[in-house]
Amino acid sequence: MNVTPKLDGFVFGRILLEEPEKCRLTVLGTFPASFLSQSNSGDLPAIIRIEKTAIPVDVSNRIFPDQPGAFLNQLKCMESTDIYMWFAGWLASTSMERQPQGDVKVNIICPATEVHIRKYSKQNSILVRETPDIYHRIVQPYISELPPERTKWVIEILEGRKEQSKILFSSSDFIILPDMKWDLHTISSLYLIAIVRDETLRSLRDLRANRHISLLKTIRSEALAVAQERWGIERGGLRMLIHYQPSYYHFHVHIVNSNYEVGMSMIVGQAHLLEDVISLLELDEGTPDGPGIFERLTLTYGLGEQHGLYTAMTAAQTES
Ligand code: M7G
Repeated sequence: MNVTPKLDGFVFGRILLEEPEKCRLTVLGTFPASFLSQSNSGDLPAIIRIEKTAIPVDVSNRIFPDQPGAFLNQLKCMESTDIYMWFAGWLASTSMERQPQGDVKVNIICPATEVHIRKYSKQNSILVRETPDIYHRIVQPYISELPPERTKWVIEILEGRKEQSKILFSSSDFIILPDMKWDLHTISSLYLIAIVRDETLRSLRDLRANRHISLLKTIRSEALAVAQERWGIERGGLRMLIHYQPSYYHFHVHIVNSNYEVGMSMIVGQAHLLEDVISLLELDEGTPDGPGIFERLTLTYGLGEQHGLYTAMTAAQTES
């Protein structure tokens, strides 16, 4: 992907989501095809999500600097994969040295798919119950029909084509690297991700005691070792989570500073503590072959009305 250091050519369309409490704004617009060095004509839909990075304590005496008229004075590409790019942005050229993590973080998805536009749009959620039967009839077919492009970014990383300089741990089973949500500087908002190499492991529902307890325990211990070595974070200083439903059905674990609470990422129902998942799997240890605990559980979670499963899942609720 050709990464531009500027947002030249972006045409604003509409605001998808305003989250002032999170210092975040998500807009939809277009870039000309030349943004991706494509020769075909026509505009490409693009989501731009701008969010403020955490304010370091040492700026408290200069929290309101004089700012020039331009909102973003400088942009530095942090990384890019597939259709995703993320930047550190500075409001004034002088702040680049003062605040190496940037005044803001800018995430771009381009070309954005309809699924992305729906994911980032304002929407109401309802709680749904997913019984094992509903999983087999509705969710499993939905997951298996997802286009492989959805997780192309994961493959690019696992195959060594992207973000290689950021890898913190790598083995034949999984890798650990910074999540694109993290600004790479602010330890209080530390956010890493462990991605397993096994593509057949799509979600929490696929975990089995005989195959995955040791994998999950190793992820836990290696994440702690990395966080301790690099940032001096002690045992108990990390919250490790698995999302259900995730956005990307290639199994991964979110590794977050325990003191950092990022709304949707940690909402009850969607976020499952790695510790609890290991403990549940251990209940199955030594039992004869049969459906695993994550095949037997009913899971309850919030589903946004723009989610691809919303219609089928709401209909299934009235049946059960
Ligand atoms: P999820 O639980 O599938 O969905 O987590 P969520 O986005 O609704 O939480 C996927 C995680 O992967 C999120 O924490 C994303 O920030 C992170 N992520 C997504 N992409 C496209 C990338 C990427 O290209 N690089 C890295 N390092 N992280 C990513």
